[in-house]
Amino acid sequence: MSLRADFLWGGAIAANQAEGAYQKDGKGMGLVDILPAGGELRWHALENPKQAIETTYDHYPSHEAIDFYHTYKEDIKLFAEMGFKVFRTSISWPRIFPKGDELEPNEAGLKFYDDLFDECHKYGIEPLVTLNHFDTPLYLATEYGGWRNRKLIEFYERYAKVVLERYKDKVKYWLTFNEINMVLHIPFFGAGLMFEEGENKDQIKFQAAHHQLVASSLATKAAKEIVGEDVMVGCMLAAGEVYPYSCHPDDMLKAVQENRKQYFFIDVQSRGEYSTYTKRMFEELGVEVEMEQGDKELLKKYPVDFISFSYYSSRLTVADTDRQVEQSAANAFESGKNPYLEESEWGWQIDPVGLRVTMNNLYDRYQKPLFIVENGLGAVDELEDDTVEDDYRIEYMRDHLEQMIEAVKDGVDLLGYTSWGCIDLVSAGTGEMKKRYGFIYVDRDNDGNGTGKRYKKKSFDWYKKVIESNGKQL
Ligand code: P53
Repeated sequence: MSLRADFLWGGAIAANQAEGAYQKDGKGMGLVDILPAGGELRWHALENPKQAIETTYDHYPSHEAIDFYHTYKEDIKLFAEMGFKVFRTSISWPRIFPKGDELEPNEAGLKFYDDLFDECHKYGIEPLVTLNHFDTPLYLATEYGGWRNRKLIEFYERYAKVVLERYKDKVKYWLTFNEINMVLHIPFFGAGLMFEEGENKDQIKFQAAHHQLVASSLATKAAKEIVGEDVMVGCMLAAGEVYPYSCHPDDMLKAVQENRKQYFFIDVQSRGEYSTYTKRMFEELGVEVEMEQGDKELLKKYPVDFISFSYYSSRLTVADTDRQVEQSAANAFESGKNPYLEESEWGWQIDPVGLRVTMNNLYDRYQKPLFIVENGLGAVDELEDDTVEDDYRIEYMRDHLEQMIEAVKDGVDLLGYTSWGCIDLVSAGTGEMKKRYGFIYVDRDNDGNGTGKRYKKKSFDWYKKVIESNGKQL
């Protein structure tokens, strides 16, 4: 068994990390537009968004980003040169509904994505579009409390219907929410949540999650009705199997429980219902999810067609004992340090076999096609003689693609693979430009200086051959 003949090879970006033009043509502020650059500063802001909103920072990396809003034609041309079959990007919600609660969309924003998708089709590239990738309109967070407020469902549904109607002949693959489990880890990014002193955060996070899950089903329903039955709607999980620290039974049990905190979302989106374990999980967290009549039926009736996910690393958990386990430096997901794994320059553990494990478990659980929509290595690149010798990136990707193919041989049905940040862009977690993922180097630094010029890295030609040979030539 090998990859499908129509395997969708490509790359992925997100509007908020690439487009820039943050106020152009009527765009409103998104969550990300108030965030500064730089590891600690950024992380502090993500954890204290109220304070961040009131602070004036020297530099906001999303405001210009890599200026994809203006460069998309030359960038897509480069993607086509690599042979991309698919290009994953997101629609910026605040470009379409600047504040989020308007009744009428912003035509200039809609027009931009018309042009962008047309440009993809010019080269036979299929767009794969995320409706909400960390950029809920800021106004919905400050005025409505973000996704804790059930009203967000209505605003999101209106937005989804508008873009589905507009692009129904141009886009076949849709993702409802990027990394839907992010609400538990970076609640501001995931759901525009800001907390008051003394609130039960778990309560608010899971309530917000319920609203997103309902919204996701409503978008799926709308997609079926507007685009047609053969539209492909997917969920999107920040995946990565949680390993037990040891073979101690308590560690194993803890790993099962931690994994369920990810699966919880996909259980609802794919199977159409809250799994039986959620009852006890919520009780222990003091969570009572408020549902309205019709929610359960809707979730059941409109599950997703495929399961997409990002994979950067496996994770590690240890049961409550006196054992001291060193923690990994990666900040979004708490994880112990796995002594068998190496780390990236940003402390993300590198585990290609973990991708095979994750794929097998996801497929066993849901029996629906999978799509890897993010994977890659964030690294410091040195531009020399107009190129970057990024053998480390080639090695990282080769190792992961090998394991991906093993998983397909194991019997997993896989639709495609889009590497993260196929062109360098702003890091979500740190706001840095320096943390680069691309096959294409963008001359812009952490402070926003640089010409913005594009250069092909060594991995550019490598990936081109991978695609040409449908994964045979790694
Ligand atoms: P960066 C961690 C922190 C923030 C976003 O991350 C994350 C993760 C890891 O899962 O998720 C995705 O840019 C996300 C992308 C992001 C990518 O990981 O912090 O969907 O937007 O850029 C990589 O290195």
